[in-house]
Amino acid sequence: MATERTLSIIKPDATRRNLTGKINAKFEEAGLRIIAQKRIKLTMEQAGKFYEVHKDRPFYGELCEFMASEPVVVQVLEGEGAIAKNREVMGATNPADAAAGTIRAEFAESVGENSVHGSDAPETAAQEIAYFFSGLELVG
Ligand code: IDP
Repeated sequence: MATERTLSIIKPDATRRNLTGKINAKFEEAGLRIIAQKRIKLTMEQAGKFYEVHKDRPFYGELCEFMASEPVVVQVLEGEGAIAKNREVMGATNPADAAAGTIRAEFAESVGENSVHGSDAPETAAQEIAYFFSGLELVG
């Protein structure tokens, strides 16, 4: 399997509860390397653009407000099959459906406030990484 890069976001519900280190440990234990990371506070406009693909979904407004409510940690994870591996470590969108031991099973508060985001395909990973990071910030 090829080495890939994926965009991860530790969401406001998790930064608020000081869970960044525990979540990063899950990534590292799974063989994912954090090759870039920064803590930022998104504006509503930045959150809205990032989640534009969901703009017609009923939860779009709520999602953008949540993502802009408190700081997030944006990061790039690298590893063998990193996109799928990260999705596996994250667990299902709804924590009630997430497998035991996954980040969302252990930490997520609800389907909306679910602690982490992870890119879902190579094309979206490339777009999402470029949204937050310049090439110079990626140190593999
Ligand atoms: P994913 O984050 O597991 O890829 P998506 O379906 O792409 O899930 O949804 C993006 C984000 O939108 C979710 O992580 C969650 O924060 C939010 N979301 C998804 N479904 C709902 C919902 O039914 N109510 C509220 N928020 C939702």
